[in-house]
Amino acid sequence: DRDTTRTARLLGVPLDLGANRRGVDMGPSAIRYANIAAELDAAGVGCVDDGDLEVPRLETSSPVPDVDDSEAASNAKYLDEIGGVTATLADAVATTIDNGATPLVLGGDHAVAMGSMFGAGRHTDDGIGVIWFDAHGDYNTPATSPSGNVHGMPLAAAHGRGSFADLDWADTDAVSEEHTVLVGIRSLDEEERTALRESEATVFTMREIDERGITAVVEDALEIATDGVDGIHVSLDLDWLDPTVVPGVGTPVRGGVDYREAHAALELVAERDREADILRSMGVVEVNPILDRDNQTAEVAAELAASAFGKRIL
Ligand code: B3U
Ligand code: MN
Ligand code: MN
Repeated sequence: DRDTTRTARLLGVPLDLGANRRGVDMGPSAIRYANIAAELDAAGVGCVDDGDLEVPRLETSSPVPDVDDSEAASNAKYLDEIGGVTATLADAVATTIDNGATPLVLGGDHAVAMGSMFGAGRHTDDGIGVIWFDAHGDYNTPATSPSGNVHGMPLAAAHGRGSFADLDWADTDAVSEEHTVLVGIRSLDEEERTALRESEATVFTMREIDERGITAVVEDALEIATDGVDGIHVSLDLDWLDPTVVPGVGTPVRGGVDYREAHAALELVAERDREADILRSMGVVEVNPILDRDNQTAEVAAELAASAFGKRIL
């Protein structure tokens, strides 16, 4: 019963260069196999599948940049390759939005969110807001990251932190820092924590969810993220949920939201979208079929995307 003019366009980005475990490159296939098209149909939106973006394979890539362009010398692994994917994805996402549809990007590791956000923020006056559902802050920079994995950095990149400010593919105007809200956070590295505290972003940790409940927290998140910008990007890292619900993620952290809290949250996104047309794009990332059991995590990913696009029980 949603506005029938909305079309979701699926775009798979089988990137695993940003993660520490192999297997997230199979995420897009697993989510499609979990019937995301039928789920979106049940949400009352049209669904077009644009297939997968071509992405460099780990076997034929080099974790360190060429010596001559290593000015941004860092321990951020595969940053050159990931930058290339980011630029291509940003173009695809921007074009999809220009054509009046809503991109639903299937990861892939969370580094793909850079391309989604840069694309979604293009051609906006004030940039976009972001709601980041994740166990992690993803606020490291190449200089602070203890792992060197770029999937722990995309939000810092969007805010132009550290050496990201110097990279030509990093669009630091796409996302408004003060309209960035992280929800469900429970694992931060030391320097990442300091950077987040000093940022203009709002962080709702699991503690706030425990104290106030998921609906109150997400209502606030929507209020902050949407107020005065041209819509939002919703980024759903499956490790946001408790590992008992989603075994197929590379960096599980105990104490996440449960199945029903997750649906309640994304249903609130849809509700706000029905009222005010806020959803510019969405990403579903970090599904790792190798670590999953019976494609459970991919199924949850498909269902949650449908909730965000307006699927209702009654
Ligand atoms: N903060 C750690 C761990 C991590 C972040 N995101 C994921 N894992 N998926 C890091 O490597 O930056
Ligand atoms: Mn993440
Ligand atoms: Mn995470």
